[in-house]
Amino acid sequence: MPLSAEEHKRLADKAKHIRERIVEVTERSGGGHLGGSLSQTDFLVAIYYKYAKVDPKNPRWEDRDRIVLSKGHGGLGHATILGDLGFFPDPELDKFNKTGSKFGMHLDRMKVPGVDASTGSLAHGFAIGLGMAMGAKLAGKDWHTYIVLSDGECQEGTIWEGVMAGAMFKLTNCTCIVDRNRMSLDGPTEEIMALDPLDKKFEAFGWRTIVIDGHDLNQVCDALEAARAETEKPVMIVANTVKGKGVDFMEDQPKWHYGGLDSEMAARALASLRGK
Ligand SMILES: Cc1ncc(C[n+]2csc(CCOP(=O)(O)OP(=O)(O)O)c2C)c(N)n1
Repeated sequence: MPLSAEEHKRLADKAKHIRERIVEVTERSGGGHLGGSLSQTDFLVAIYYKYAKVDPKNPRWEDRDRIVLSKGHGGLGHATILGDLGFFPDPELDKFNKTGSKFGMHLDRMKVPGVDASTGSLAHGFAIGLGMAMGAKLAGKDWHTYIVLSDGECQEGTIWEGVMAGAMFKLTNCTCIVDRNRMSLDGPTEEIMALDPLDKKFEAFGWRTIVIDGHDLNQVCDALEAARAETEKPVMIVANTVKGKGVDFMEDQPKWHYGGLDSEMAARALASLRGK
């Protein structure tokens, strides 16, 4: 069902704000994983601001939903959301990746409130998240686990071990999303280690897949709700996205996987996000 106009605006405004903050924090920190932080923003905003059962005042609340950013280099975008939600004072983000601050480029669960798993070594977060889902089942708990993967990450063998385990143990209490921006660190995924047809691969391993436009909030929310309602198979949402989404000179450009912004470039990026 389409979102109401107000709900759509609430989430879209939030996603815009998060993207602007990603640019500001990058300018101050000297560098960041811009491309993948911008591509993951819309569905991460939908998860955090509409669905997830989390409490910024009690980050380790036992019955919270777990959210694992397996593509740990998206930590810049993840921290920006956690700061906005009040898991820590938002101005602390100005020290992102600075010596002595709680933020490294990949977020540490022992230092940053709201982070459920320390990730960065690609594919391991997926296994950690599946373990959390399995733990909930064994303990009879009804919290849900969300796991965000990148497509480059799906080139790791560990992912496919997890996919087999997810199907075998019928982990329907987790929702997985792959940020299918088709770009890896230094070029298109299909030129590095082809993944297509990615949805069919997950299906062949026993998962239900839902393919969406990962920037269309209606499709994102429909898919998240369908995944929660699924009782037979684990669900992988393949979210087609654009690396660097929203900043015209970064979109689809692998060189913006990681980069720094001087004040002039940051101003251009903000102008692009604001449609100027
Ligand atoms: C096990 C492992 N191998 C290599 C890397 C280095 N690395 C960091 S990001 C990345 C790929 C980036 O592309 P993708 O995963 O698709 O991320 P996105 O486009 O969503 O930013 C790689 C290979 C890593 N972090 N972990």
